[in-house]
Amino acid sequence: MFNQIYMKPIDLRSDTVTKPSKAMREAIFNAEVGDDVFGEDPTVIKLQQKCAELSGKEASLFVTTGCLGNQLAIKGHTIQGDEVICESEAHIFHYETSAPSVISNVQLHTVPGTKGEMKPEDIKTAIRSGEYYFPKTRLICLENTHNRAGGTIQPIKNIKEIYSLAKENKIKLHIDGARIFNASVETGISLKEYAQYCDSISFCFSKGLGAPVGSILCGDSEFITIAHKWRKILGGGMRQSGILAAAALYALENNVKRLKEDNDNAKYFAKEISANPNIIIDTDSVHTNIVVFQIKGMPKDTFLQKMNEKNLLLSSGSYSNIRAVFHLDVSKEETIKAAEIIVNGV
Ligand code: TLP
Repeated sequence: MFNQIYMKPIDLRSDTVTKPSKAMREAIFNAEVGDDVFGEDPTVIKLQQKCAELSGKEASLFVTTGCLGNQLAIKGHTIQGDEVICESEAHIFHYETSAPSVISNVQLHTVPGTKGEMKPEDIKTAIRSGEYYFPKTRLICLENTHNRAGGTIQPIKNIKEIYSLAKENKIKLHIDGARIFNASVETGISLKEYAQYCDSISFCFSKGLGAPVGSILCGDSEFITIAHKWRKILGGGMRQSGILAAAALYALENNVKRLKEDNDNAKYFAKEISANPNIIIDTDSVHTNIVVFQIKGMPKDTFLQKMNEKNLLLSSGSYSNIRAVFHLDVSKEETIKAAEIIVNGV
C-alpha cells in the first residue's frame, strides 16, 4: 500500500502530461518579455519568426492550444455555411467540442481513411459540386501524425496528391500537425517539406516537446493576420507570453531529435505486449509514440483500473482501444516495466 501511494506512476495516458525540465524552467526564468497584445514581446516575436522559417511559411502565430490552432485555421479559411472535409477519426471531429460549428458556422464532412489516410478519390467524391443547395467545400484538414489511428504517419505522397486535388478545386488544405515532429524524426522529412503541401499547419509544444503550454499556427501573412484577429476575439490574446514562448523555443532547440527515443520505446513496448495472446495489436501500425491495442476477456474499464492499481496509467482510446503514449518523462526502463505489467496482467 505504501509503495502504491508513493511510487511514481508510469504515466502513459498522453504526451501532454510531460513536465518542464529544470533547463526549460531556467529558459522560462530568463525570458525577456513585453506586452504581446502591443506586439512587443521579443521572445514571442523570436518564436513566431523561427516557426515561420522552420515551416517555410510567411508567418506564424503563437496560440494557447492545439485546438485553438486548428479552430483559427478553420475560421481563417472558411466562411459561414461552408463545408470542411476531414478524416472520420480526426481530432477536429472528435475532440474539439464541435467548435467548427460554433466558431466558424461550418459543417464537417468526414471521409473514412485507413490508418488515418484518406484516399484522394474518396475526397474527390466528397467535394461538393456547384448546385446551390450544396454547401461549398472550402477546406480539407489532414492530421499528421494521426492520433486515433495510433500515431500513424501520413505518407508525404498522399499529402501531396491531396494538396494537388485541393488546388485544382480551389480548396485550402490545413494540417493538424500536433505531433508532426514525431513523424519528422522517423521519416527524415522536415517540417518544411511536409508544409510545402498545405496552406496552413499547426503543431504543439505542449506534447512530446515537453513545454507546459502552447502551439503554433503557420501560414501566409494574410491568413495569419485573420487568425490574429480571431485569437483576440476568442480571448486568446496574451500579454507577457514570452514566458511561455521561451519554453517553446527551448523545446524546439533541445527536444525535437529525442522524440525518436519515444517512437522507439513505443515500438519496443508494442512488440513486447504482442507476445501475450490476449492482446490484440497491429505492431506494423506503430509508426511513432502512440500505441493502441485491445484486450480479450476483460472490459476495457476493468483493465484500465487494474493497471492503475499497479501504478501504470493508460488512457481510453477510440472505441474498444486502449492507448499508451510515450514521451520524455518515460525512460526505457519504465517502458520495459510497463510492458511487463501488461503482459503479466492479462
Ligand atoms: N490530443 C489529446 C486529447 O485531446 C485527445 C491527447 O491526449 O492526445 N490535434 C491532435 C492530433 C491532438 O492529439 C490534440 C490533443 C490536439 C490537436 C489538441 O491539442 P490541445 O490539447 O493542446 O488543444
